Amino acid sequence: ADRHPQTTVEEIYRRNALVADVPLEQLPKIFPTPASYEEKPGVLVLDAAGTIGYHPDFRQEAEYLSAMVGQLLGKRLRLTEGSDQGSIRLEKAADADMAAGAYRLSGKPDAYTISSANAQGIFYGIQSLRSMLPAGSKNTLYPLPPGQSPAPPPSGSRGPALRLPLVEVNDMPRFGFRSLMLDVARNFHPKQQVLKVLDLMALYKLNVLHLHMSDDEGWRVEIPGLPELTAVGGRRGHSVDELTALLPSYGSGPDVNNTTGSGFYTRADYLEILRYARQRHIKVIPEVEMPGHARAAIKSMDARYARLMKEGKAAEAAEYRLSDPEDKSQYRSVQEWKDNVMNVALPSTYKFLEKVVDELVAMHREAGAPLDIIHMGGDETPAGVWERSPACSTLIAREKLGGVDDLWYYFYDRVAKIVNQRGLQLYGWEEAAMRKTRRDGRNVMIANPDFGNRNFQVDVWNNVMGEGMEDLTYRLANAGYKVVLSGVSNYYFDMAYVKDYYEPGFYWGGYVDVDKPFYFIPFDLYKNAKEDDQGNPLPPTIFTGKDRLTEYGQHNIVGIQAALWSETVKTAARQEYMLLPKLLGMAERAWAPDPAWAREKDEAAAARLYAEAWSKFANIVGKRELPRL
Ligand code: TNX
Repeated sequence: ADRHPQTTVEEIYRRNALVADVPLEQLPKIFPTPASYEEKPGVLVLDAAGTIGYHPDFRQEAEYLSAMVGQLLGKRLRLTEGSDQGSIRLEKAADADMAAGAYRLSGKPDAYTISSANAQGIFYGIQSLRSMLPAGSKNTLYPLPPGQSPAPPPSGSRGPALRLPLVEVNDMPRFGFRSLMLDVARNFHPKQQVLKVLDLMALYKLNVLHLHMSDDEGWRVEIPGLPELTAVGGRRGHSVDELTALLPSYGSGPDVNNTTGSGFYTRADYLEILRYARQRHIKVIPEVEMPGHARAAIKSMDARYARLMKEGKAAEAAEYRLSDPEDKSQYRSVQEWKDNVMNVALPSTYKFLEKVVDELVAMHREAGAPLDIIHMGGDETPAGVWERSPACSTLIAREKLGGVDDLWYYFYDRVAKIVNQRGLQLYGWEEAAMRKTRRDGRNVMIANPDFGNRNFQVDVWNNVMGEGMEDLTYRLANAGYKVVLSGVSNYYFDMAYVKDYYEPGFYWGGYVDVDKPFYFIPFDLYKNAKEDDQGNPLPPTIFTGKDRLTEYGQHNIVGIQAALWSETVKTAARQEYMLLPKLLGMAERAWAPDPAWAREKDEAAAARLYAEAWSKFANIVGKRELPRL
């Protein structure tokens, strides 16, 4: 239905009313903005007779390029080993110190050379070439707007040909960690859709897919040896009415007509996702959500327990249990669940975690994409948990812990050991890195000083709720945590675009439109924070805060992550609607150098650059109509 006419990219340009001032020809033809860019007169004409010369280290990239260009020309380009010949040359840079992902791109009328010390760099050089291909070509994922046809082939060429503008580019990523978090737990999104998203990520030079594969509503990956996880946890355990009642206060809430939501990746599916991602230099980081947001896992392991008890196998039944019937604790999670937190005093809880981590490690190894980091959840564990659990009381006494609060640190200490023993880096939500303490007679949350030195990486999401949270990023980074910027206000893509009754999405963290991801400036934020008349920091579209970021802290900010939670995202069309074009602003901030306006606090320059950025978006996405829902 045509209810919300603003939901076309074209309308958004018009709304910003700036775009028309900047002629497209004057903008870099590469997105995200390269570190340096120069355009020269002339073109390279590439037709099916073209060849790709490659350094042997870059064979995989050469094949990828050949297939990609082949889609446009109707024939794969021939590969020749050695980078001193060919219409496109993939060259090994002599400069071995070149940063991961850095590359040079140099266009001449007879050959294009991509040069890098590493395969990632070559891959990104190829993506830059890709962004110069004409809008509407098949491989850009975006069809031409209706009524427009592709440019005719140049005269003299045989069959279809591509005209590549000649540019000189010297480029490298701003951040090493450029991530999209995809929630496939709340509502399942099938393998084919994940592969499509991986292609999109490659185009924008993102290099991490953080897969949120388990939550209260579902467990989405087959774990050999624990069939209940997917047989029970992969299906919706409750009706849509029940769900609607459970989420009374969040945004537009669940789509009551939804019939999807069930599903999981088989082992083979997961391996395919990993291989597909690896070819695109994207690291998949699986998340095992814990100890809260774990209802699907808990119910699955209860089912396993019941089955084995019936079969008379009591010892085996107790093996991987996550809940304890003796635990009479009362709590309600943010999403109103009363039974979604693992019991941290059960030895079987740790056995379960070890088993799951081991199986994930094995699958990643088999796919040729070995894990070196794993996400172990940690967000939103409700108050009241473990308070009336005899097992927890015994544990507190035995370990001489101060009380229930200390169970949190005990838990993540053990989780860290499980992960570190397997040679993996621990990664989690910010809460996993925080500690409650008393200050001036009040409870405040501080960066837990015990974990900061353990190479523990955290997603910092909360820059909107609670007193003193604005500068959490800085405090965690200053305390030694590796910090990924994932603030709700700018990077939670499940927030609705605008406040409109028909716009899908949550709004508990405000509205995330196309501006917010683009305008977020990673740091130096304190200096740039805007203030009201009284000198109070204004609510953040960028982080404000009280603690300054130290130089050491700045070094610990490793990247940016956009998060697409899926309570309200039930179809592929909706997923793409929430992702695009928000993802472009995020990709620009994650890859491109900080824009001058961020340093100079120059509003006019900001507006100009912003307009330019939008023109670039137009260049790449075309005037694609966003799906209407
Ligand atoms: C908060 S912030 C969550 C998710 C929800 C999301 C919805 C955080 C780490 N957890 O469980 O899906 O809000 O916007």
